[in-house]
Amino acid sequence: MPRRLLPLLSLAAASLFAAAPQPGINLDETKVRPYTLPDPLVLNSGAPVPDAAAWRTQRRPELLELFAREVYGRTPGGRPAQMHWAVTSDDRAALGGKAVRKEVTVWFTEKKDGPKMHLLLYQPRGAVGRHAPWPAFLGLNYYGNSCVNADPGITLSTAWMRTNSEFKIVNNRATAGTRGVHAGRWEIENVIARGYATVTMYYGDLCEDRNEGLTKDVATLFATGAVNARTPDAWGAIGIWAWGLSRALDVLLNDPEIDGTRVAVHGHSRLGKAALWAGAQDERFAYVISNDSGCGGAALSMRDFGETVERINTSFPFWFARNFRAYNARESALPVDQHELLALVAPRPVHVASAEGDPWADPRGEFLSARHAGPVYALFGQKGLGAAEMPAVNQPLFGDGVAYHIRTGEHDIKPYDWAQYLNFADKVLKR
Ligand code: GTR
Repeated sequence: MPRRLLPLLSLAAASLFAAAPQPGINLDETKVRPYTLPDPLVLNSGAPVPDAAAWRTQRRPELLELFAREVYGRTPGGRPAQMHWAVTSDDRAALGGKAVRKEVTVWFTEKKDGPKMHLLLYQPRGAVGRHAPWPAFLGLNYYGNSCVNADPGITLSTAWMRTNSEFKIVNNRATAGTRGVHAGRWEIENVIARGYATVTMYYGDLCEDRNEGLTKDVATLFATGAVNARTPDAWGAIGIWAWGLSRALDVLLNDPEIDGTRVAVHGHSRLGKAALWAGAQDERFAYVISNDSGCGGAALSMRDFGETVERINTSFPFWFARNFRAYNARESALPVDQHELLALVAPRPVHVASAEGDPWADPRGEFLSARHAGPVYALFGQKGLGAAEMPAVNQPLFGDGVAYHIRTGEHDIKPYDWAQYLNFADKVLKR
């Protein structure tokens, strides 16, 4: 297949990270093998993409098709005709009077005992010289809505979750001790004080994070099959989580207190992969944020550093399409790489964040991906990241359409990350 290729040399910088060796996993920058990224601006036919119109009508659909077929699996449908929702609680003086807290249950079929998800929304109450309808951050959470804040008014999830003594998940269920365990990852008071709403739901409402998830909950709406019995291009958990983010946006677009045209979708790690896939497919998301999403997220797959395609497909056989397994130890055969996923967000802003102590997610590969999305932003008259070199730690790079930062510390969402997302949001979502 003739196509123009972008040669990239491996960077001979000394390894940034010291980590215990693992078979098949490279964590030494000096050992990264040379690789050649596919050019987002060349059609499958080999013809160049001359302008934004050709990108939109030809190349963007081609790339969406390739990511669906070869990586994440196909999204089998949009909003179900019978989907409906109801506000189940509404506290106008939550968080010490600073916020409005709403809970909304969304049923995907007419049946109340069928697949459903529970949204938690906080929006500012008065304050900050901004006003409703509020721009919003939307993201999935790991341990049920009550993990995002100690607010006792949040309904405790009754859904299955992986038992975890640190977070007081007992017998696969959240407990009172789970309240607020991830408050530091959500910074709700800070987000509200900055004039944004924040919206979340438990990812396990959509698809449990295990093989069985593919035959329960949302998966039953489309009957796409069990982990190893799916058609090779059927979706996996990441596709289902991304679908759920779009369904939450459907609801927000109908909430008069939220500005559905200014919703940022964000996620950390596996949920960052889901946020990117949601933002790539659904152009209604106004700003797309990847926090330490790594392999299958923002990091380049062809750059062999950190987690590999083989490793992720082995550890999590239900996350991606079965077709993705064909690229185990064959990343160079992929018809796409993750810079093209970021490019699918263009011309909407995309923000990629890494952590210095997170070599598994390949911070440099995440940076390079953000950088190489640039030519697509250029088609829309935007400069992209505007820097060829990776910025220093804690020196955020806010480009034109593309932002990147790497902070000190480990694989996590820290107040520093939120500070960058809010600052960039102030630029790109402000009215
Ligand atoms: C790891 C996985 C990563 C990332 C991470 C997470 O085990 O290898 O790709 O998704 O989990 O979600 O925290």
